[in-house]
Amino acid sequence: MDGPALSTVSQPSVNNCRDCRYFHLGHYPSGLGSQVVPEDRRVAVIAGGVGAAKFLRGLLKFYPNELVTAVVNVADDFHLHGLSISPDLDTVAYTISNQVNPETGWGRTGESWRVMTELEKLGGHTWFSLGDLDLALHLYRTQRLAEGATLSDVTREICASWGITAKLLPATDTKISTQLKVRDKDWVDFQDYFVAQQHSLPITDVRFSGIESASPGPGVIPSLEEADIIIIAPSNPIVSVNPVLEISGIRETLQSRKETVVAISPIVGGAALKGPASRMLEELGYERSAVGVADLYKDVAAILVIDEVDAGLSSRIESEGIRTLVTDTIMSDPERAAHLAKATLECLFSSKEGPL
Ligand code: FO1
Repeated sequence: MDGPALSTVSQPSVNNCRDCRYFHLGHYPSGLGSQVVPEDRRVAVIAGGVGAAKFLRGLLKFYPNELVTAVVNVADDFHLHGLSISPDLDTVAYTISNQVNPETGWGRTGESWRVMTELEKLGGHTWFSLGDLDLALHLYRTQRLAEGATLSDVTREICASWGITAKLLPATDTKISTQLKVRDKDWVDFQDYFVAQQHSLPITDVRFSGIESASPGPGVIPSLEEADIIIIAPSNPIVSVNPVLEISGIRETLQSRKETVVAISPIVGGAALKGPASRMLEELGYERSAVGVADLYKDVAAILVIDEVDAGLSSRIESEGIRTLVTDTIMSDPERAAHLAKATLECLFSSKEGPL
């Protein structure tokens, strides 16, 4: 099988790779193509939940895990039943350690629901489904935070116990919370909007409370400064990526390294593969397409990866000053996610304008 088509980005060339080792055909899962990517470069990924988790699982299938750092959104984090819940960190960690529920994309595979069933009988809060196995993680995190550990410490401990060798960094250890202004109504908390209301309410604004005083988590800025490639995963640009970029120093770091940054559009054919991203774009005044995504990323990314069905948008996006790579972006299984990750790495390694 041929590798993904590199459309408007120049074809891969080994000439612009410095002294390096390469990934050849045999190092990739079958069918990943024969183009070459150095295997000694550090990769940082700005990540939200399900889309980012699938992308990371694809990347980690073939790329040296210890060279990959994910900087993960924590503005969805909240408290329920007295527990500290970090949905995006958990979704990423469960997915890359092959423990995720494949049907939902979040929570654990092989889960049981005895606690929720009992809680329902008592009339407790069951709108946010926490399985028995998942609850163990929340108990652990809550206890460690109460003992004075930071979210970064706890995340490192969880990763170590699950054998995750890629680095997972909370974007910040400071408490930040996404809130959405509902049209003609008040502000609502993110999980209330997203889960309790099934993201059905029209919104007119988004804010990240606490972000003004939030500093990047330990290792976040160094990992972005030292990365040879920074990838913005196919996550919701407004409520997953933006709360990471808005933390002091992160957007500026990406802007100063723009030629190393490639973003992947989570919008395909005008719709988000999961969640309300495309509707949110429209409600907040952006075009409901990859063009709207380009608008949000043109100051931080040199290249936007868009799906084949959106090839016709390429020239409009490029006229905004962001180059495009057209490829298959649907991550319906880990093999396809690995193809996308490989195409994403290659487009920077092969880009004439790129630094590599
Ligand atoms: N999403 C839902 O739509 N319904 C749920 O009941 C739900 C429970 C849940 C539990 C743990 C967890 O880590 C994630 C969970 N999610 C649930 C997903 C989640 O809250 C959202 O997808 C993200 O916050 C958006 O990135």
